[in-house]
Amino acid sequence: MHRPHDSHFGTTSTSFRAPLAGAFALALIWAGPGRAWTINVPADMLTIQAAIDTIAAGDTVMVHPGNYAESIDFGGKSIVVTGTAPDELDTVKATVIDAGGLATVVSFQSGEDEGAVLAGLTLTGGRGAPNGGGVNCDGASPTLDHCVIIANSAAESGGGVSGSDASPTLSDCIIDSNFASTAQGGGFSFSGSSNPTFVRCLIARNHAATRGGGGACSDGTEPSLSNSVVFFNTADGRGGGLAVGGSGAMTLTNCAISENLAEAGSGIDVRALGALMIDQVTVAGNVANPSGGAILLAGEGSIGNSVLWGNSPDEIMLEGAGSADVRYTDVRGSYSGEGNLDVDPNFALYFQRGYPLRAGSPCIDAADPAVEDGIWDAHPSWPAPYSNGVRADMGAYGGPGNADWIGFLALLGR
Ligand SMILES: [Ca+2]
Repeated sequence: MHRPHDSHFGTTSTSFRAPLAGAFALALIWAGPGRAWTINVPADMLTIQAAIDTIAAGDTVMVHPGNYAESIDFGGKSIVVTGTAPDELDTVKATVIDAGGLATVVSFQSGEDEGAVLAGLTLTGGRGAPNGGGVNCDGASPTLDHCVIIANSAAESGGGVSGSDASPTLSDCIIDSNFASTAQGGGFSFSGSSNPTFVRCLIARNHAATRGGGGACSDGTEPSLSNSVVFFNTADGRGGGLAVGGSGAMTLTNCAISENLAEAGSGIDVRALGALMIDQVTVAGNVANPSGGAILLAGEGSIGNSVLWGNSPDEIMLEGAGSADVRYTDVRGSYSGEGNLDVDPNFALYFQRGYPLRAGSPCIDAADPAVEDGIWDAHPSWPAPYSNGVRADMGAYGGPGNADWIGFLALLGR
């Protein structure tokens, strides 16, 4: 069940570029004693790696739009490697590092911390051997911001991103159409002692040969996702969207999990001894075939202030010693617990936009009464026609984190 990669942008030039001799170019841009350096690629140096090799902590590599046929390694440096306009998606998609199917696109394997920053770049054509086609973090915890990680693959796990003993932070990133050839985590996969953080990320159209189309975490890892959308991912095994391994734990806040496909646990699969904590999450339109469970729990699940509706064939499936504590959540077919509903949430079916509630939805102002929305109809950012009180709404767009969607949802569907 391999979903072909989408080609959202051209990768027209694949020529390798040789680095300039550095001294002459650097003399032009050195700002003086104690000041940070910025190297412009390709104006000052022709390859990103040559620029990285030249600079030191605190310096910046500024990558201008173009197609760079290389793979890069931060080499343990706390530096910034950035496109020219990380906030502009069209510029990010026009600033491409293409590894040509030869290697991982960007490697962090020398203890990099959050001071190692990759921003505003598109990473494609990566091939992880065995893991991490787009990005591989081995004992490193860098920062990725406004990157597009698209059409990469791994021989084993983590087609888009992988990590071992790694706790990177990814914010405003798109992880799209990546592929784990023989194992798990089409979008991302982590192992060892890893606590990766995903904020405002879109994880879409990834595929895994075994489990966790969007992402899988193996034993001991504890990823957290907030204000993120996980949709259209597929797994040949369990966990179409996300998967949690034994002794692992995953925390989801203000996320939408939709239209993922797997043989069971189509949205999220939690193995025995694993734990899932979700709050303000919408799970809808996922399809498990042949068995069930948009959320399949062989471990523990804590589900609050959420909407589980319209998944096929059912919403929550328990297996073995699995358990679910469900509160203030709208569950199709009903589920016992304080404040739960079983009523059509009246979704607005914006394609690829994560099932927001339509005006008048019974899930508005129906979450835990002790919880307030970050923004509601008294806030200048709230669209005037939609009546919505301060009490939190159920689902991905309610609760204290609902304001953090502003500016991100516009990216979806592009
Ligand atoms: Ca409300």
